[in-house]
Amino acid sequence: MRDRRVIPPQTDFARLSPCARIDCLPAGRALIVNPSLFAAPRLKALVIVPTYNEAENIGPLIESLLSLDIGLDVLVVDDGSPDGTGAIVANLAQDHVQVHLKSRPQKMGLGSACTAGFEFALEHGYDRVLTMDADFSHNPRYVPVLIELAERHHLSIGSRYVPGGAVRLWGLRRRMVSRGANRLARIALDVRTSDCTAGFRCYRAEVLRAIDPASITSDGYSYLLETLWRAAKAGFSVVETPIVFTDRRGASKISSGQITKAGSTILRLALSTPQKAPVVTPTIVRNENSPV
Ligand SMILES: Nc1nc2c(ncn2[C@@H]2O[C@H](COP(=O)(O)OP(=O)(O)O)[C@@H](O)[C@H]2O)c(=O)[nH]1
Ligand SMILES: [Mg+2]
Repeated sequence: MRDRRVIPPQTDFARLSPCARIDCLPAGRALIVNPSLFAAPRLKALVIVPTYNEAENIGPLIESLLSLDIGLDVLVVDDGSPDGTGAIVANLAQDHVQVHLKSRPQKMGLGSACTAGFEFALEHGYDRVLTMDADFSHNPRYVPVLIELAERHHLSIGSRYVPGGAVRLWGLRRRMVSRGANRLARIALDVRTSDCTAGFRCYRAEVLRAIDPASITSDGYSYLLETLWRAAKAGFSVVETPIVFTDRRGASKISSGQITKAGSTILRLALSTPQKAPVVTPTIVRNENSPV
């Protein structure tokens, strides 16, 4: 069991990092927190949500993220959604200082939206940077788990394909394609991650600085594969925690052609030379004990 200690009720909460606060017991009692988090200065965490036509989802998603009450900021990168997603976020940003909107004029893809979000995160000094879909496939309740895991690993991933993880409401064909692509990626790219195309992640800022996302030109699932591949090959530690993934609310905003492109991306990466390892020793750890 993880090392924990009891913190007295008079604790100065401002000193607790967001991750430490999720371990707190209710109201004024003795509190149990992870001591290393308690000692750390408060970390800044940003959740990046790329959106295209997510008007029905984005308001409830932002409310759910803020109601976690763990000190998160949220950045929505919206590509001029015709359904008014951007306007909804702009209104929420007026009421909540934690909410930010980056509006781009037209649909430019999931990958470049993530890159724009990463640039914002690094410019504004965030320590932990999460990405998630707007569509509730990625349940906000896993966000604190991903942040906490990023205390001990450089990149944490909400995974459908580790024990305890699951996919709900996908047809057989989509399950098989996704499973197959991930098996292929794992073998061809020589990474030990089971869910290489998962978009529900928490990166430590140093990972983003090292992998240079702006130089990634691929989009969609290929972008997710390439960011993971660059991080793993650079020697950063990657951890997966099981999530139950539920098929999205509303239609997918990623074209089906992206699945085929992911295949050619795997081939390209398998044949290319990764960046030199920076400072860290590779440790790839699977976390099978996190709550689902
Ligand atoms: N900004 C931006 N977001 C996008 C684009 N394409 C998809 N998204 C968003 O990226 C996330 C993942 O797309 P989604 O449709 O859920 O893909 P799926 O989960 O693979 O079906 C969602 O929040 C989408 O709204 C895009 O071109 N630009
Ligand atoms: Mg989705």
